[in-house]
Amino acid sequence: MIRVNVLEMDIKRFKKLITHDDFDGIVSAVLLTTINPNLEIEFHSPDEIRGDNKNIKIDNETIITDLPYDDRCGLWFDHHKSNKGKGFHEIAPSAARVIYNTLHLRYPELFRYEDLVEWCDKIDTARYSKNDILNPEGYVLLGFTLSLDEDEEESIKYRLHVINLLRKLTIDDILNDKIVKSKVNKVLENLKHYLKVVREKIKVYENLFYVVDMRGIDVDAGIKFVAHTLYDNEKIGVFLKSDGGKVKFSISYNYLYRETFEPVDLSKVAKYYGGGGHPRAAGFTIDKDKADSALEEIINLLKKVDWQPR
Ligand SMILES: [Mn+2]
Repeated sequence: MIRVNVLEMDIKRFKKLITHDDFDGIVSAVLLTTINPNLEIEFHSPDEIRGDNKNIKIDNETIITDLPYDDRCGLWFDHHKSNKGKGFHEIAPSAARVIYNTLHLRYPELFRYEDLVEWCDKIDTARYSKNDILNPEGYVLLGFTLSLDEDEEESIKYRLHVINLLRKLTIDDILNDKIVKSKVNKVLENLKHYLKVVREKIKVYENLFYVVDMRGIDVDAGIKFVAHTLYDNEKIGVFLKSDGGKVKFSISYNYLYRETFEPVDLSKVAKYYGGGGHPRAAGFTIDKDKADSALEEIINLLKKVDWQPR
């Protein structure tokens, strides 16, 4: 890895920020736009950067955060084990943490986000308690509003709105914002609904893992946490969801499985299918007609995992 000299680095020279559309991507944007308010923000998923991305405009004046590396960019911050590139890459709980650690001495205006970055670490690594899921509040609740499935235009508008709020207001005031409030209500409605859906759609491989096949059903990422909460003896959850002509797989350790022993690195499993992520949470997108065989392979792999720590 080639290290850029932090003291010579000028965040203000950049024009564009490409960031992940999750909470970590948004907090990353809060930090960088506090230093450089003129950054134009663009949201992408890891798959969009990893795949054929020639139509995404990236150049030397572009910063990429919390996403795979693209060698056209001028600066890169990331914390995903499966991603490699030139820039600031650490195995940290969040990309926002990497940005904060790298830049807060050069740009002391970041100090006021210490708390926010702490919460971002917790949210990006899903260090939730059962109560965080079933009775979410504060930053955790705000984080869940970003998992709502919405059309692209609405989703971008909302994310830019949240970035603005996080730069100016306390979390209590943010949750009282009219737009945020309406999203919060939706999150809480979904939660009730998912408690039912999960029980209908889950296949449990006792004490090992479970599969929640949501192909053809309209749900958002919140369903994963509900499933983990209800099936806390199982260590890994596999989730399938339709995504246009494709199927999105997410595989994650149950956030209630707190052992440091990880017999299977899920980022490697995802990478095998063209995706990526973290050892404890990863994902990939695959053609519809290949999903069944991928699922079967993953089930067979997970059945063979040796859960005895050595
Ligand atoms: Mn992240």
